[in-house]
Amino acid sequence: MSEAGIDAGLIEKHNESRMEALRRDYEALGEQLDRRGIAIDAIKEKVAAFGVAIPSWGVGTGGTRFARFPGPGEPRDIFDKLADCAVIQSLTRATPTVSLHIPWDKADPALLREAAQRLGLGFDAMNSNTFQDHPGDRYSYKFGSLSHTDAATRRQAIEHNIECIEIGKAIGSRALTVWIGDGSNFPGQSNFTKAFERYLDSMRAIYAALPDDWRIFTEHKLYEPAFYSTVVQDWGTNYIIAQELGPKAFCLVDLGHHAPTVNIEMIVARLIQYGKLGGFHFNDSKYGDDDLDSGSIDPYRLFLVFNELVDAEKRGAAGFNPAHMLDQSHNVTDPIESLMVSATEVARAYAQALLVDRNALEAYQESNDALMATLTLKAAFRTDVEPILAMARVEKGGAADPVAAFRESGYRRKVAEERPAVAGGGGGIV
Ligand SMILES: [Mn+2]
Repeated sequence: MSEAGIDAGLIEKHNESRMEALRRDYEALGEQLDRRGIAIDAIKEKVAAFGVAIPSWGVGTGGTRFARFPGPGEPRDIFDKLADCAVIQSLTRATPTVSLHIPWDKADPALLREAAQRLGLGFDAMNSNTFQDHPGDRYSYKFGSLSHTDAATRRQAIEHNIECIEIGKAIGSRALTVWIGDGSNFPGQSNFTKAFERYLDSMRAIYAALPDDWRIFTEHKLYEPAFYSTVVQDWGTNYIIAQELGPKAFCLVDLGHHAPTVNIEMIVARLIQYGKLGGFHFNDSKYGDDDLDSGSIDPYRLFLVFNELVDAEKRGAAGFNPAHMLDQSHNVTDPIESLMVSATEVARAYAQALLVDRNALEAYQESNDALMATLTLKAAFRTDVEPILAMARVEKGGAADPVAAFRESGYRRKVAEERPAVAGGGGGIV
């Protein structure tokens, strides 16, 4: 095992026995797609260029509001987390960047940069945290942060976000994601209008500290930890924020932060249309903000989101450049395995969406042929694109079957010996 992830020799050996079958599957799929007027290599190139960021907090077990059950070899600090992220990248070749969370990942920026360089990783958006109290903080966020009634508490939250920007500048990040838990638990507890005004004022102060080549992403979430009202509760409020702040402000869509029946792909389309889609936190949910693995509950919804993204990509929608990030909480699986599977599921949805016959779809839409329009989407979704994903991975030096290769490597057993079991560690629900 090399320091920068999994030994290349191990991956090569793993792939050797699988290559013949993979070549045949890729060829068969290529023939099928050729009949549909699609060049398989062009799809593979797009998939190979696609990446999704790993959240640093995702490589540890997250836990729920009720409990956390740590697994063996949990990362002890950000440097262990980066080592785990490098394993995910070496096996999948689809996760070149890591999204840091401050203060959980706070460390000397020079050391962070050096570690990332050594491991072949980059840094995606920085994430601030004013949804819990931190040691050394003078003021508590019990009753809110950026929208708090007390100006000094708001100032502390603003300064924390500016510190996140400063750390990000030092390590080569270009974006800040802001999610707050501010809200209320009782009708009457909070004045909706005043709270949102205070939030906007605080965000304007953070926005003013943003470098010219940075973007700021605001993330909405309908409820939790506030259970009656939440200050940034839905995409409408989120859009208002992005409009109020200015051209560097964009909306971040976390798939789990919507009510169960909400049409998320339509929200995505609206934000694209008005140039305010900043990016995603990919995960899946059944009931609420479950933070389940991407594509584990409703892979068709993930495909429909990517259908909108590919549509925007193909028509060259103005300002379209969404950041792709995972945001999951792993409670019963090995976090490295879950993140590898999720990165693959996100790439799978992208590959399937690339197969949609868009000319046919448009013609069916124009002629109001609802049945054929929906079957056009289904034809792409039903296509097993696994050979494309695997071939893209293997050609970039990754594993044909990342989970099998990870288990063969014995990585978890080895780090369990090096990393004594810890009870705490940053993790959880973002
Ligand atoms: Mn999120």
